[in-house]
Amino acid sequence: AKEPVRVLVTGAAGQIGYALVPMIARGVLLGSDQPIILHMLDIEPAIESLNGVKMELVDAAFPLLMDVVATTDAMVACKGVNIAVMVGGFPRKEGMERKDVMSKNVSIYKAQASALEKQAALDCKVLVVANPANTNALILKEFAPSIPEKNITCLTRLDHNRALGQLSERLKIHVGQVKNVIIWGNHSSTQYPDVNHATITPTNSEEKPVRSIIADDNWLNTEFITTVQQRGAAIIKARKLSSALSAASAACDHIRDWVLGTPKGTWVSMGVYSDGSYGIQSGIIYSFPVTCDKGQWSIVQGLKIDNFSREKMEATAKELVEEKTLAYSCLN
Ligand code: NAX
Repeated sequence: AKEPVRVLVTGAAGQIGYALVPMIARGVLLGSDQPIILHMLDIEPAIESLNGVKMELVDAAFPLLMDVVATTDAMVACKGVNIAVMVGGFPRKEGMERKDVMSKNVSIYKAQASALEKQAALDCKVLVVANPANTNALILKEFAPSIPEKNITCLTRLDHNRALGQLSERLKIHVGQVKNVIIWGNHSSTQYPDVNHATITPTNSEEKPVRSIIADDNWLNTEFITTVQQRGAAIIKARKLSSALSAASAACDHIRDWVLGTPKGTWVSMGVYSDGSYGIQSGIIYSFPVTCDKGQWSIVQGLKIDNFSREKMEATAKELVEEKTLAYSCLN
């Protein structure tokens, strides 16, 4: 039997946590033959609820779940973890200044970076879900210098999956027949969902560019983009709560593809530390199209970028540079 993998979920008592931990314990994250030890971190006011989640994990009698650690101590939570899914953070409340929210999250991510730095396995892979996801991941990278920078990522897979979902609805085909959309940039409303390289594989036919099938350029260039960008707000309006099951599922997709690899000919979107690809400045965590193999991601190179895309890719990069400046001003 395989050695168990230690998976940390921070903010585990929250709503994404509640959807995510059973997925992990069922093998959605790393496959149905991979035993898991789940580490759950939350803060003092949530401890009762966190213990309740632990009780339910026991009650679910998951065959793959070897042990559960539930704690409010980051040093305990991070001990020996191989994978860290960072969902805990300080939410923006009505009337709060952007700077105040940033400041709270900067201090949380600075502290948790140090805990991971000291306690996590050397090759620990980190996924930041909590917003502002890209900038929280950047802070984590800065304060956990011994974790390789390629191991620190943020979640834009939910946006990626939403884009696939919109195309599948529009074309009335199964979502599995659509691939290779791209989310560029920030996990915020400036993100750029790009369909220029996306393809569909109709039943009994070969792969075709989405742009050759959807004649309505206007829909692709306007409503499609804003629908994906605003989908989070639409979910809040409908559910009176933000996306949770789709976010949890996307987090599992992100880690699974990273560790086990992307299918041949398919790429996914991940927020990663920019190496200057596509002229995006280094020093920010930016969402790119990536393929994964043997536990390593690489940015898909050589895609043709038109002026429409270029402008949008730069606008979202600019927002990330501004967020970085704001985050750094909170450090002092
Ligand atoms: P909840 O408020 O339900 O849960 C957050 C949990 O984090 C709470 O239990 C809270 O006690 C805990 N927490 C707060 N500070 C902590 C700390 N210092 N250490 C450990 N735990 C801490 O929010 P939920 O709906 O679960 O969303 C979690 C985060 O995901 C939010 O920041 C949200 O904005 C972000 N999202 C990111 C998405 C993405 O695609 N990147 C999509 C979904 C989601 O909106």
